[in-house]
Amino acid sequence: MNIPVLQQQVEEWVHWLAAYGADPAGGVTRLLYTASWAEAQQALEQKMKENGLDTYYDEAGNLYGRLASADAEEGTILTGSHVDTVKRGGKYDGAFGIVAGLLALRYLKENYGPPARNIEMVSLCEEEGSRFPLTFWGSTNITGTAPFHKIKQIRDEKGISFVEAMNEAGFGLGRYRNPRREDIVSFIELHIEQGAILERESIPIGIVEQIVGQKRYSISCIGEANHAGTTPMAWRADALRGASEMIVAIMDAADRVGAPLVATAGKIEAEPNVSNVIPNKTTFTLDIRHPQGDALDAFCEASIAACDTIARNRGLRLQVEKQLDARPIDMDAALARRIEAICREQGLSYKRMPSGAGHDAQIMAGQYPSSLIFVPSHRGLSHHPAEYTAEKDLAAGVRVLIQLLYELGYEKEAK
Ligand code: HGY
Ligand code: MN
Ligand code: MN
Repeated sequence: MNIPVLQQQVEEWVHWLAAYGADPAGGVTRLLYTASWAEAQQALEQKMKENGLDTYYDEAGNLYGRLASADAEEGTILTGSHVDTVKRGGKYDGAFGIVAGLLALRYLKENYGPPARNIEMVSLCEEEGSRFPLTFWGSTNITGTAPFHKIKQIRDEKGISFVEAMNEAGFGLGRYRNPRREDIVSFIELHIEQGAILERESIPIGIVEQIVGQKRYSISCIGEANHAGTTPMAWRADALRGASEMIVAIMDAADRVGAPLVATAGKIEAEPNVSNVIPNKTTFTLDIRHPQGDALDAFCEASIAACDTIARNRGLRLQVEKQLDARPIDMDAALARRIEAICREQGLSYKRMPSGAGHDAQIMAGQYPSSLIFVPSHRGLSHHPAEYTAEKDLAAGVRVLIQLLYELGYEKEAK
């Protein structure tokens, strides 16, 4: 394998894909079912075809590239990641796993011909939850665990409904395959670490053993609008003050509990959001993560109880909507051992580690043996325009993916 060529190619293709949704303010914004999302999928489909793969969409908008087995085997080995991004995100989050999958399948086809078992790559339609209050839409459609009941009610910030956006993009209209997959024998996701451990320890490959549990809430405080100048402090039902108190209380509690728990209030909206009116409604999001399910649940319960007490003390109504409850989950031990052996054979140092970030692999792991392989993130930066991974590290990840797919898809007895 010509490593310098591979290095140059993976960097080139990551930049090529980043052009779809390039944000004038910097970074990449490619939100589910938007024009930039559709253009990226169409461009990926074209590239998959140019590189000898059969392509198809499913009803959710997941895009597949297939390397069919020589003897119509049933099972399919699947690799890939998500094509959507956060707002003004980086070039590599999700996109690298898609580009790596395409490079790997092309290399395998060119060097070994049809595999013994089907190998597919997938550009998953959505993982981040950046446009609609719903995450992992691509992978939960594949596993049949998607919150189908929710999509009729949810809207984006412009008031566009999920179903409207999905239909507008051509999906959910019965034109494509049913997204549910029962034929997947293993799922492999190659992804940037989005943390600083691998770079700090100068290790090129992370073998994820477990992905933390993650709960997301949308919390609204409802008070009463009134005049900022004539309303005495004691007479106010100030929704923004209440929300601020709740956020500080939860963050202080997270400091007391300490690592590995993390808590983030990433988004806040106040109404009517003008300087001389006491806010009558404030909505904020809460993202809580922990590797142990019971610790995660206990912290969330205590947080909601604290919000309830503050709301009562301030004469506010509280609305709590749970948007995500992803349980902590282990990656497949046999696949991890196989990746370990590949790293040793290729002379690549590696580190077994947890993932603090959520990934499609955690949804897939609920149904199929799954693995998540990390490459270093420069300064641990991610969900940020300056997100970066060195070419040599990208190529090392692709080399490991190629060998893993070769062993699973070509070797007579996938050990
Ligand atoms: O939020 C996450 O952990 C992932 O990047 N969606
Ligand atoms: Mn992300
Ligand atoms: Mn990601």
